[in-house]
Amino acid sequence: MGKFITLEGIEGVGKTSNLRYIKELLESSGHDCVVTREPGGTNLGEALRGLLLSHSDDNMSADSELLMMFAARAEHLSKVILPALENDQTVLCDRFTEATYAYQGGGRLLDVDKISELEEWVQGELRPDLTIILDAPVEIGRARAGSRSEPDRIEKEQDDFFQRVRSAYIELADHYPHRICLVDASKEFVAVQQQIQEQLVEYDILNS
Ligand code: Z5A
Repeated sequence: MGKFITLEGIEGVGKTSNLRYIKELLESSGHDCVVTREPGGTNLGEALRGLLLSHSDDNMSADSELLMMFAARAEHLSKVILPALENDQTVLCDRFTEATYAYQGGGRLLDVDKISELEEWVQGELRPDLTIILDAPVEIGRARAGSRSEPDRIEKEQDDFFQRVRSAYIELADHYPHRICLVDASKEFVAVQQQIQEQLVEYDILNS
């Protein structure tokens, strides 16, 4: 089985930028990488992403949002993630189930037991080998993301929502230190990349 690595954090912390760096790093040490994202990664998943992020249903219920995240994930696992892992490829995924705990659990205040039941149902035993949470204060993430296009349905939530999301991520890292680490993403690019490289070594993804 290949390695399954996910990247997490609030908006604007640098997931997309650092995913490119991780891919280059792993490929230069011989990994065959598949880069993907959630929600998305398949035709159905990308269609669900469009629905989840558009403003056409600003009153979507939190339960509907949760179920759509897992519907997209079920498709993603069966069509992309599991086949790649079984083919000994390294899967680099921009967000996965930890985002559901953080956004739907922390942000929307949904019952965490509902999320773990769905996690069990959709994933069985599968968990990422390593989840890197890029952590930075909400103001920094928002300022970095702010220079881009119009905010999507979730991005337009208020700061207290994103504070809860950030706290939920920090709690996840505290609970599962064997597979989740925090990186201080408030630092400049080079310092963030240095920490990421150290964690990839620490968690035995890269040789030292
Ligand atoms: N969501 C959910 O609710 N539940 C779930 O289960 C899942 C997802 C899976 C889509 O995610 C939404 O789905 C997301 C959570 C929800 N909504 N929100 N918020 P997404 O990952 O596609 O969207 P995003 O979080 O909004 O990603 P993003 O805004 O594209 O952020 P990013 O990828 O982390 O940042 P970036 O594009 O790499 O960097 C942003 C800018 O900052 C860019 O100009 C960089 O050059 C700059 N940057 C990055 N790092 C640095 C440093 N270190 N110094 C200076 N400047 C930097």
